[in-house]
Amino acid sequence: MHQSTLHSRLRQLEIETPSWGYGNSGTRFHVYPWPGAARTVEERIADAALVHRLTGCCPSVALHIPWDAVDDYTALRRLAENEGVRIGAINPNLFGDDDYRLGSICHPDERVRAKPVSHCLECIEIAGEVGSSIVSLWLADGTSYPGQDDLRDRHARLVEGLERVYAALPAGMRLLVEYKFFEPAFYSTDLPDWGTAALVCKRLGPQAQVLVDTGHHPQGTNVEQVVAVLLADGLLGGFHFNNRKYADDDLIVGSIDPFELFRIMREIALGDSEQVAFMIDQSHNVEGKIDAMIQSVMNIQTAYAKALLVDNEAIAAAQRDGDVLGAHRILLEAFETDVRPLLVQLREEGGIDADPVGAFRQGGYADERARARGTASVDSAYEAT
Ligand code: RM4
Ligand code: MN
Ligand code: MN
Repeated sequence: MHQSTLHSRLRQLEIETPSWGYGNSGTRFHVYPWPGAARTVEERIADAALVHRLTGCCPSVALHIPWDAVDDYTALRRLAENEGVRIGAINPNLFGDDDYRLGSICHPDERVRAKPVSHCLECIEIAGEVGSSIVSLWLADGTSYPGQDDLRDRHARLVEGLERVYAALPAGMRLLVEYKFFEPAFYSTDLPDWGTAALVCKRLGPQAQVLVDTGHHPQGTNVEQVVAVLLADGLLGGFHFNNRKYADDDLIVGSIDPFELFRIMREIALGDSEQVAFMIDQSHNVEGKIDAMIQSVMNIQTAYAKALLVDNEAIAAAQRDGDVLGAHRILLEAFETDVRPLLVQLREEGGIDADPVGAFRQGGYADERARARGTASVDSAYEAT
Protein backbone atom coordinates (compact mmCIF):
# COMPACT_ATOMS: atom_id res chain seq x y z
CA MET A 1 0.00 0.00 0.00
CA HIS A 2 1.24 3.45 -0.89
CA GLN A 3 2.50 5.45 2.10
CA SER A 4 -0.03 8.25 1.62
CA THR A 5 -2.96 5.79 1.35
CA LEU A 6 -1.74 4.11 4.51
CA HIS A 7 -1.62 7.43 6.34
CA SER A 8 -5.01 8.57 5.14
CA ARG A 9 -6.68 5.26 6.02
CA LEU A 10 -5.18 5.42 9.50
CA ARG A 11 -6.36 9.00 9.91
CA GLN A 12 -9.88 7.98 8.88
CA LEU A 13 -10.22 5.50 11.73
CA GLU A 14 -12.61 6.97 14.29
CA ILE A 15 -13.44 5.17 17.50
CA GLU A 16 -16.46 5.86 19.69
CA THR A 17 -16.07 5.56 23.45
CA PRO A 18 -18.90 4.58 25.82
CA SER A 19 -20.21 6.87 28.55
CA TRP A 20 -20.53 3.83 30.83
CA GLY A 21 -16.79 3.17 30.60
CA TYR A 22 -16.02 6.35 32.57
CA GLY A 23 -18.06 5.69 35.70
CA ASN A 24 -17.46 3.23 38.51
CA SER A 25 -18.17 -0.36 37.58
CA GLY A 26 -17.28 -3.70 39.01
CA THR A 27 -18.00 -7.36 39.19
CA ARG A 28 -20.96 -8.87 40.99
CA PHE A 29 -18.64 -9.27 43.98
CA HIS A 30 -17.58 -5.70 44.57
CA VAL A 31 -17.17 -2.27 43.03
CA TYR A 32 -13.91 -0.52 43.91
CA PRO A 33 -14.57 3.20 43.63
CA TRP A 34 -12.05 5.04 41.50
CA PRO A 35 -11.00 8.54 42.62
CA GLY A 36 -12.43 11.07 40.24
CA ALA A 37 -14.55 8.59 38.26
CA ALA A 38 -17.34 10.34 36.38
CA ARG A 39 -20.61 10.54 38.33
CA THR A 40 -22.97 12.23 35.88
CA VAL A 41 -23.61 12.19 32.17
CA GLU A 42 -21.97 15.60 31.91
CA GLU A 43 -18.81 14.26 33.56
CA ARG A 44 -18.88 11.17 31.36
CA ILE A 45 -19.08 13.35 28.25
CA ALA A 46 -16.25 15.53 29.59
CA ASP A 47 -14.08 12.43 30.02
CA ALA A 48 -14.90 11.21 26.53
CA ALA A 49 -13.96 14.66 25.23
CA LEU A 50 -10.63 14.46 27.05
CA VAL A 51 -9.96 11.10 25.43
CA HIS A 52 -10.70 12.71 22.07
CA ARG A 53 -8.33 15.61 22.76
CA LEU A 54 -5.54 13.24 23.76
CA THR A 55 -5.99 10.74 20.93
CA GLY A 56 -7.46 12.87 18.16
CA CYS A 57 -9.62 9.99 16.94
CA CYS A 58 -12.57 9.59 19.33
CA PRO A 59 -15.00 12.27 18.20
CA SER A 60 -18.17 10.64 19.56
CA VAL A 61 -19.52 9.15 22.75
CA ALA A 62 -22.19 6.45 23.09
CA LEU A 63 -24.95 6.89 25.64
CA HIS A 64 -26.91 4.29 27.61
CA ILE A 65 -30.50 5.23 28.48
CA PRO A 66 -31.70 5.65 31.24
CA TRP A 67 -28.21 5.77 32.81
CA ASP A 68 -27.52 8.90 30.76
CA ALA A 69 -31.10 10.16 30.60
CA VAL A 70 -31.70 13.92 30.87
CA ASP A 71 -34.74 16.15 30.50
CA ASP A 72 -33.30 18.23 27.70
CA TYR A 73 -31.45 16.35 24.96
CA THR A 74 -30.91 19.42 22.83
CA ALA A 75 -29.00 20.95 25.73
CA LEU A 76 -27.01 17.72 26.15
CA ARG A 77 -26.16 17.75 22.47
CA ARG A 78 -24.92 21.34 22.80
CA LEU A 79 -22.91 20.47 25.88
CA ALA A 80 -21.18 17.66 24.00
CA GLU A 81 -20.49 19.91 21.02
CA ASN A 82 -19.01 22.57 23.30
CA GLU A 83 -16.73 19.91 24.73
CA GLY A 84 -15.67 19.00 21.18
CA VAL A 85 -17.48 15.68 20.74
CA ARG A 86 -20.79 14.52 19.33
CA ILE A 87 -23.25 12.01 20.70
CA GLY A 88 -23.06 8.63 19.01
CA ALA A 89 -25.01 5.41 19.46
CA ILE A 90 -27.99 5.45 21.78
CA ASN A 91 -28.24 2.19 23.74
CA PRO A 92 -31.58 1.29 25.29
CA ASN A 93 -31.42 -0.53 28.59
CA LEU A 94 -33.45 -3.71 28.28
CA PHE A 95 -32.17 -5.42 31.40
CA GLY A 96 -32.40 -3.08 34.36
CA ASP A 97 -36.08 -3.35 35.27
CA ASP A 98 -37.80 -5.59 37.83
CA ASP A 99 -40.38 -6.51 35.20
CA TYR A 100 -37.72 -8.11 33.01
CA ARG A 101 -37.07 -11.21 35.16
CA LEU A 102 -38.39 -13.42 32.35
CA GLY A 103 -37.18 -11.20 29.53
CA SER A 104 -37.95 -7.90 27.87
CA ILE A 105 -38.95 -8.10 24.19
CA CYS A 106 -39.27 -11.91 24.50
CA HIS A 107 -41.15 -11.89 27.81
CA PRO A 108 -44.08 -14.34 27.92
CA ASP A 109 -46.51 -11.60 28.99
CA GLU A 110 -47.40 -9.16 26.26
CA ARG A 111 -48.04 -6.37 28.77
CA VAL A 112 -44.38 -6.57 29.79
CA ARG A 113 -43.27 -6.83 26.15
CA ALA A 114 -44.85 -3.48 25.36
CA LYS A 115 -42.50 -1.72 27.79
CA PRO A 116 -39.11 -2.48 26.15
CA VAL A 117 -40.58 -1.72 22.74
CA SER A 118 -41.73 1.71 23.83
CA HIS A 119 -38.35 2.28 25.52
CA CYS A 120 -36.66 1.54 22.18
CA LEU A 121 -39.02 3.95 20.43
CA GLU A 122 -38.08 6.59 23.01
CA CYS A 123 -34.41 5.88 22.24
CA ILE A 124 -35.05 6.42 18.52
CA GLU A 125 -36.49 9.82 19.40
CA ILE A 126 -33.54 10.63 21.63
CA ALA A 127 -31.17 9.64 18.83
CA GLY A 128 -33.00 12.08 16.54
CA GLU A 129 -32.74 14.86 19.12
CA VAL A 130 -29.03 14.44 19.77
CA GLY A 131 -28.22 14.03 16.07
CA SER A 132 -27.23 10.38 16.22
CA SER A 133 -27.88 7.88 13.46
CA ILE A 134 -27.52 4.70 15.51
CA VAL A 135 -29.66 2.89 18.04
CA SER A 136 -27.78 -0.10 19.32
CA LEU A 137 -29.47 -2.75 21.39
CA TRP A 138 -28.47 -5.73 23.43
CA LEU A 139 -31.06 -7.95 25.06
CA ALA A 140 -30.48 -9.82 28.29
CA ASP A 141 -33.37 -12.09 27.29
CA GLY A 142 -33.15 -15.81 27.66
CA THR A 143 -34.13 -18.70 29.89
CA SER A 144 -32.16 -20.36 32.64
CA TYR A 145 -33.80 -23.80 32.66
CA PRO A 146 -34.88 -26.23 29.95
CA GLY A 147 -38.64 -26.10 29.66
CA GLN A 148 -38.89 -22.64 31.23
CA ASP A 149 -40.40 -21.18 28.06
CA ASP A 150 -41.09 -22.11 24.46
CA LEU A 151 -37.99 -21.37 22.39
CA ARG A 152 -39.83 -20.86 19.11
CA ASP A 153 -42.40 -18.58 20.69
CA ARG A 154 -39.62 -16.52 22.19
CA HIS A 155 -38.02 -16.14 18.78
CA ALA A 156 -41.36 -15.07 17.28
CA ARG A 157 -41.79 -12.49 20.07
CA LEU A 158 -38.28 -11.21 19.39
CA VAL A 159 -38.97 -10.68 15.69
CA GLU A 160 -42.37 -9.13 16.34
CA GLY A 161 -41.00 -6.68 18.91
CA LEU A 162 -38.04 -5.69 16.78
CA GLU A 163 -40.30 -5.22 13.76
CA ARG A 164 -42.20 -2.60 15.72
CA VAL A 165 -38.95 -0.88 16.66
CA TYR A 166 -37.64 -1.08 13.10
CA ALA A 167 -40.83 0.45 11.71
CA ALA A 168 -40.17 3.59 13.76
CA LEU A 169 -36.66 4.18 12.39
CA PRO A 170 -36.41 7.38 10.39
CA ALA A 171 -34.51 7.29 7.10
CA GLY A 172 -30.78 7.28 7.68
CA MET A 173 -30.98 5.77 11.16
CA ARG A 174 -29.71 2.25 11.78
CA LEU A 175 -30.65 -0.35 14.35
CA LEU A 176 -27.64 -2.39 15.47
CA VAL A 177 -28.47 -5.77 16.94
CA GLU A 178 -25.94 -7.19 19.38
CA TYR A 179 -25.71 -10.86 20.34
CA LYS A 180 -24.12 -12.69 23.24
CA PHE A 181 -24.00 -16.41 23.78
CA PHE A 182 -24.88 -16.53 27.46
CA GLU A 183 -25.48 -14.44 30.56
CA PRO A 184 -27.51 -13.37 32.41
CA ALA A 185 -29.59 -16.36 31.29
CA PHE A 186 -27.72 -19.65 31.46
CA TYR A 187 -29.71 -22.14 29.40
CA SER A 188 -30.88 -20.25 26.31
CA THR A 189 -30.23 -16.73 25.10
CA ASP A 190 -32.66 -15.21 22.63
CA LEU A 191 -29.94 -13.54 20.55
CA PRO A 192 -27.08 -15.95 21.19
CA ASP A 193 -24.95 -15.61 18.09
CA TRP A 194 -24.17 -13.69 14.93
CA GLY A 195 -26.23 -16.08 12.81
CA THR A 196 -29.42 -15.43 14.76
CA ALA A 197 -28.70 -11.69 14.77
CA ALA A 198 -28.11 -11.78 11.00
CA LEU A 199 -31.34 -13.72 10.38
CA VAL A 200 -33.29 -11.22 12.41
CA CYS A 201 -31.65 -8.25 10.65
CA LYS A 202 -32.39 -9.75 7.24
CA ARG A 203 -36.03 -10.05 8.20
CA LEU A 204 -36.14 -6.50 9.47
CA GLY A 205 -34.56 -4.80 6.48
CA PRO A 206 -31.50 -2.86 5.36
CA GLN A 207 -31.49 -0.42 8.27
CA ALA A 208 -30.84 -3.29 10.68
CA GLN A 209 -27.32 -4.65 10.99
CA VAL A 210 -25.37 -6.88 13.33
CA LEU A 211 -23.15 -5.53 16.09
CA VAL A 212 -20.15 -7.69 16.96
CA ASP A 213 -19.04 -7.34 20.56
CA THR A 214 -15.65 -9.00 20.46
CA GLY A 215 -16.14 -10.40 23.97
CA HIS A 216 -19.45 -12.12 23.30
CA HIS A 217 -18.34 -15.42 21.78
CA PRO A 218 -17.62 -18.83 23.19
CA GLN A 219 -13.97 -19.71 23.66
CA GLY A 220 -12.22 -20.40 20.38
CA THR A 221 -14.74 -18.72 18.04
CA ASN A 222 -13.13 -17.45 14.86
CA VAL A 223 -14.32 -13.86 15.26
CA GLU A 224 -12.53 -12.57 12.17
CA GLN A 225 -14.42 -15.06 10.04
CA VAL A 226 -17.70 -13.83 11.52
CA VAL A 227 -16.57 -10.30 10.61
CA ALA A 228 -15.58 -11.38 7.10
CA VAL A 229 -18.91 -13.06 6.35
CA LEU A 230 -21.01 -10.23 7.80
CA LEU A 231 -19.00 -7.69 5.80
CA ALA A 232 -19.42 -9.71 2.63
CA ASP A 233 -23.19 -9.66 3.14
CA GLY A 234 -23.40 -5.95 4.06
CA LEU A 235 -24.60 -6.97 7.50
CA LEU A 236 -21.81 -5.67 9.71
CA GLY A 237 -23.08 -2.55 11.45
CA GLY A 238 -20.46 -2.05 14.09
CA PHE A 239 -18.22 -3.31 16.85
CA HIS A 240 -18.09 -3.22 20.57
CA PHE A 241 -14.38 -3.66 21.12
CA ASN A 242 -13.03 -5.17 24.29
CA ASN A 243 -11.15 -8.34 25.14
CA ARG A 244 -12.05 -11.47 27.00
CA LYS A 245 -10.20 -14.31 28.61
CA TYR A 246 -12.95 -16.42 30.18
CA ALA A 247 -16.37 -14.82 29.77
CA ASP A 248 -17.73 -11.36 28.94
CA ASP A 249 -14.77 -9.83 30.77
CA ASP A 250 -14.84 -6.38 29.11
CA LEU A 251 -11.06 -6.05 29.41
CA ILE A 252 -8.97 -3.52 27.48
CA VAL A 253 -9.22 -4.40 23.79
CA GLY A 254 -6.10 -6.18 22.59
CA SER A 255 -4.87 -6.83 26.13
CA ILE A 256 -5.32 -10.60 26.07
CA ASP A 257 -5.04 -11.45 22.40
CA PRO A 258 -3.53 -8.72 20.20
CA PHE A 259 -3.17 -11.22 17.35
CA GLU A 260 -6.93 -11.77 17.29
CA LEU A 261 -7.47 -8.02 17.18
CA PHE A 262 -5.02 -7.81 14.28
CA ARG A 263 -6.87 -10.60 12.43
CA ILE A 264 -10.17 -8.78 12.93
CA MET A 265 -8.70 -5.48 11.73
CA ARG A 266 -7.24 -7.28 8.72
CA GLU A 267 -10.81 -8.10 7.61
CA ILE A 268 -11.71 -4.45 8.14
CA ALA A 269 -8.69 -3.35 6.13
CA LEU A 270 -9.78 -5.65 3.29
CA GLY A 271 -13.49 -5.02 3.23
CA ASP A 272 -15.80 -2.18 2.48
CA SER A 273 -16.15 -0.89 6.01
CA GLU A 274 -17.35 2.68 5.56
CA GLN A 275 -20.61 1.97 7.37
CA VAL A 276 -19.01 0.12 10.26
CA ALA A 277 -19.20 1.91 13.63
CA PHE A 278 -16.10 1.26 15.71
CA MET A 279 -17.15 1.47 19.31
CA ILE A 280 -15.55 0.40 22.56
CA ASP A 281 -17.60 -1.41 25.21
CA GLN A 282 -15.50 -1.89 28.30
CA SER A 283 -15.92 -1.66 32.03
CA HIS A 284 -12.80 -0.95 34.02
CA ASN A 285 -13.00 -2.62 37.37
CA VAL A 286 -9.50 -2.48 38.85
CA GLU A 287 -7.84 0.07 36.57
CA GLY A 288 -8.27 3.77 35.92
CA LYS A 289 -10.97 4.51 33.41
CA ILE A 290 -9.58 7.23 31.18
CA ASP A 291 -6.08 5.87 30.62
CA ALA A 292 -7.58 2.40 30.05
CA MET A 293 -9.79 3.90 27.36
CA ILE A 294 -6.85 5.67 25.72
CA GLN A 295 -4.78 2.48 25.80
CA SER A 296 -7.70 0.67 24.13
CA VAL A 297 -7.84 3.25 21.37
CA MET A 298 -4.08 2.93 20.83
CA ASN A 299 -4.34 -0.86 20.67
CA ILE A 300 -6.98 -0.64 17.95
CA GLN A 301 -4.86 1.84 15.99
CA THR A 302 -1.82 -0.42 16.32
CA ALA A 303 -3.73 -3.47 15.12
CA TYR A 304 -5.21 -1.53 12.22
CA ALA A 305 -1.85 -0.10 11.16
CA LYS A 306 -0.38 -3.60 11.09
CA ALA A 307 -3.41 -4.92 9.22
CA LEU A 308 -2.97 -2.26 6.56
CA LEU A 309 0.63 -3.37 6.06
CA VAL A 310 -0.26 -6.85 4.83
CA ASP A 311 1.10 -7.25 1.29
CA ASN A 312 -2.19 -8.03 -0.43
CA GLU A 313 -0.73 -8.95 -3.80
CA ALA A 314 1.87 -11.26 -2.33
CA ILE A 315 -0.61 -13.00 -0.06
CA ALA A 316 -3.10 -13.46 -2.92
CA ALA A 317 -0.36 -15.04 -5.03
CA ALA A 318 0.70 -17.37 -2.22
CA GLN A 319 -2.94 -18.33 -1.66
CA ARG A 320 -3.39 -19.10 -5.37
CA ASP A 321 -0.24 -21.19 -5.35
CA GLY A 322 -1.42 -23.14 -2.34
CA ASP A 323 1.65 -21.98 -0.43
CA VAL A 324 0.17 -22.38 3.00
CA LEU A 325 3.19 -21.38 5.05
CA GLY A 326 4.19 -18.67 2.60
CA ALA A 327 0.79 -17.00 2.90
CA HIS A 328 0.85 -17.34 6.67
CA ARG A 329 4.31 -15.75 6.84
CA ILE A 330 3.12 -12.76 4.82
CA LEU A 331 0.44 -12.19 7.44
CA LEU A 332 2.95 -12.60 10.28
CA GLU A 333 5.36 -10.20 8.61
CA ALA A 334 2.76 -7.44 8.96
CA PHE A 335 1.81 -8.45 12.49
CA GLU A 336 5.43 -8.39 13.59
CA THR A 337 6.17 -4.98 12.09
CA ASP A 338 6.86 -2.27 14.65
CA VAL A 339 4.28 0.37 13.74
CA ARG A 340 5.05 2.63 16.70
CA PRO A 341 7.19 5.10 14.70
CA LEU A 342 4.43 5.36 12.07
CA LEU A 343 1.75 6.08 14.69
CA VAL A 344 3.98 8.57 16.50
CA GLN A 345 4.56 10.38 13.22
CA LEU A 346 0.84 10.52 12.48
CA ARG A 347 0.06 11.77 15.98
CA GLU A 348 2.71 14.45 15.81
CA GLU A 349 1.43 15.60 12.42
CA GLY A 350 -2.01 15.93 14.00
CA GLY A 351 -0.70 17.82 17.03
CA ILE A 352 -1.24 14.82 19.31
CA ASP A 353 1.28 13.69 21.94
CA ALA A 354 3.36 10.72 20.80
CA ASP A 355 2.16 8.79 23.86
CA PRO A 356 -1.45 9.72 24.68
CA VAL A 357 -1.53 7.52 27.82
CA GLY A 358 1.65 9.21 29.05
CA ALA A 359 0.14 12.60 28.26
CA PHE A 360 -2.89 11.72 30.38
CA ARG A 361 -0.77 10.41 33.24
CA GLN A 362 1.52 13.40 33.28
CA GLY A 363 -1.12 16.00 32.52
CA GLY A 364 -2.59 16.23 36.03
CA TYR A 365 -6.03 15.26 34.73
CA ALA A 366 -6.48 12.40 37.20
CA ASP A 367 -5.64 14.56 40.24
CA GLU A 368 -7.81 17.36 38.97
CA ARG A 369 -10.75 14.96 38.65
CA ALA A 370 -10.12 13.31 42.01
CA ARG A 371 -10.11 16.75 43.67
CA ALA A 372 -13.21 17.99 41.91
CA ARG A 373 -15.26 14.79 42.03
CA GLY A 374 -13.95 12.92 45.06
CA THR A 375 -14.25 9.18 45.51
CA ALA A 376 -17.85 8.10 45.37
CA SER A 377 -18.37 5.04 47.51
CA VAL A 378 -20.49 2.34 45.96
CA ASP A 379 -22.01 -0.04 48.46
CA SER A 380 -22.54 -2.98 46.19
CA ALA A 381 -22.12 -4.06 42.62
CA TYR A 382 -25.88 -3.89 42.25
CA GLU A 383 -25.93 -0.23 43.09
CA ALA A 384 -23.35 0.52 40.41
CA THR A 385 -25.56 -0.48 37.54
C1 RM4 B 1 -23.68 -6.20 27.72
C2 RM4 B 1 -23.45 -5.76 26.29
C3 RM4 B 1 -23.99 -4.40 26.01
C4 RM4 B 1 -23.83 -3.42 27.11
C5 RM4 B 1 -24.18 -4.02 28.45
C6 RM4 B 1 -23.95 -3.05 29.59
O1 RM4 B 1 -22.94 -7.31 28.04
O2 RM4 B 1 -22.10 -5.84 25.96
O3 RM4 B 1 -23.43 -3.85 24.86
O4 RM4 B 1 -24.73 -2.41 26.83
O5 RM4 B 1 -23.44 -5.20 28.65
MN1 MN C 1 -21.48 -4.76 24.11
MN1 MN D 1 -20.87 -7.35 27.02
